[in-house]
Amino acid sequence: LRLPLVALLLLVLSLGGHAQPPSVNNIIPKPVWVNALGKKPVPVTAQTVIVADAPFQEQATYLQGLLQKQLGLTLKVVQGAKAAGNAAQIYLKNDPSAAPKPEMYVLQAQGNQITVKAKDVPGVVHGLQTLLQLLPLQKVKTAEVAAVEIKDYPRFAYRGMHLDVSRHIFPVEFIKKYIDYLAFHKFNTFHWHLTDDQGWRLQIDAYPKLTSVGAWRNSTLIGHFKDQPARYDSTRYGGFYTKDQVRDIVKYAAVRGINVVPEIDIPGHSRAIIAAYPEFSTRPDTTWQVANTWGMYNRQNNVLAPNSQTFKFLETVFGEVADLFPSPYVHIGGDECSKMWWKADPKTQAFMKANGLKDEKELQTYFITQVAGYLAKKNKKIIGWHEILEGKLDTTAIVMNWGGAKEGIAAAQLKHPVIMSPGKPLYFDAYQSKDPKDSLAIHGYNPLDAVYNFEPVPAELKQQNLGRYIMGAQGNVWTEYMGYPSKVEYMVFPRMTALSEVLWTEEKQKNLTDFKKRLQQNMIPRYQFWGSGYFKDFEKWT
Ligand code: TNX
Repeated sequence: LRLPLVALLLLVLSLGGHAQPPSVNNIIPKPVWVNALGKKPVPVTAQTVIVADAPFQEQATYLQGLLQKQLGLTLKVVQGAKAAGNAAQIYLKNDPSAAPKPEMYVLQAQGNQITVKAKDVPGVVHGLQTLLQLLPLQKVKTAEVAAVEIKDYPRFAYRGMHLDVSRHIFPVEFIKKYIDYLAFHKFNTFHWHLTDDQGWRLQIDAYPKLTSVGAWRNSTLIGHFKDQPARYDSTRYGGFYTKDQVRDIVKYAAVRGINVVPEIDIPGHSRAIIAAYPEFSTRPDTTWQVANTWGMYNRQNNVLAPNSQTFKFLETVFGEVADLFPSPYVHIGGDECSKMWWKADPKTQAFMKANGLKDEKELQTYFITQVAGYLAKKNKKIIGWHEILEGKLDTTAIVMNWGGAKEGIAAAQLKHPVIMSPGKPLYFDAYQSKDPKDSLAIHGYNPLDAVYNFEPVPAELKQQNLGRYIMGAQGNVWTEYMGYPSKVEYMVFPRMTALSEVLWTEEKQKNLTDFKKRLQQNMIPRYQFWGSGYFKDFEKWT
């Protein structure tokens, strides 16, 4: 008789009366300080109100949407503590003295009140992500949050994820979903790789052919499996984002505490530009096309020529980009610029001579310096891939190293701010398994454990007391073999979850075994709840 009774009770509970509050020890990324108060849990019901101080109104609405999805409860949003009175509440409080650091939050749950204190939008957003993890992941009438106090702030100031939309473009809805993923993981930067040889993806008013011509190629990837070579057919493929779409995305990200850094990759990786405007190349006589396959295009011109038309183009394009994106930084690319076309071109050689540039590396630096100058007029700093250091640059340029750690170390020693994104282990286009049947990827094996164990500040810089030049790190998602959103999700999860803890949590607090436990208990159900693709077999391959 007892057993059916227990079963009945469990059924009633799971049908949504009530749910146990999740453990305060399962939060990802691991918070700096958690103090379980051992008191009665705090209930959250449809009667609970969300109260926000004026600067956090949009975050209150954001939280309302998140709770609606997670709990199936629609909470009312009111402005200011007075309006809420003594009602059970979740209070988003602007409180610089309680949370003095950038992006810091203090979360307190006690009695019938949950308070998230912060002094800036990212801080309050991080607090909300923690709150979501203290609430059950199911539809309920009454949810409970354990009585707790949490003080939390990030280890690194720059915590980024990148997405290449040139090799494959993704719908606006997915870009927003990706931003939601970043926000959940307490990243603060979305690096949007908008241009490359295989397609230009941003509306530019002054140069319409960038999108009418440069956004389209005549090849579509159809083979995605490791046990097959990549296969393409000759279907037209492409698209681009309008400025209105971009504004909408930038705003969406800002509400979630995420800065969007656009990348316009020059002076190499410029096939799409040259297909649209051959006059910016060293061989304007040729009918160049947007690249149909991947790889470096040494033999098929993808490098801009240094002439007055090109520099006018760059000033105009970066001007429009600077006006569109509020980000304090713009990424100017600078990677893998082949020098052979400059070497072979008499006009380029004459330009170099006239400007006192002794080799092509200096010419590359000249390009970067010009663009940095255009952007400085708009109050923006540049970020560039580490090759921008082939020549001498002023130290306001932020260096993103994609090779190994060594380029990052060299940049820090020159006193440049550095964003670490070494291919191993931060390229999430590499394989997560050794399974020969795995979905097609690049660059060999780069498992979850390697990402988790990554330390952004190399020992050499610690010894030299130069660790402060490391702004943070970033996971890169090159999409040559990611033709649709769920493939992106499959490649980033769970590795970006591991990276979030690398970037947020103090080094001495990291623990791989504990992380994997939290991953299983807290994140796997969440990937499923989000309806996301993810790599399931990480236990087997790490
Ligand atoms: C190198 S990393 C590139 C990208 C490719 C990537 C593939 C970098 C700055 N350039 O153009 O997509 O390898 O992993």
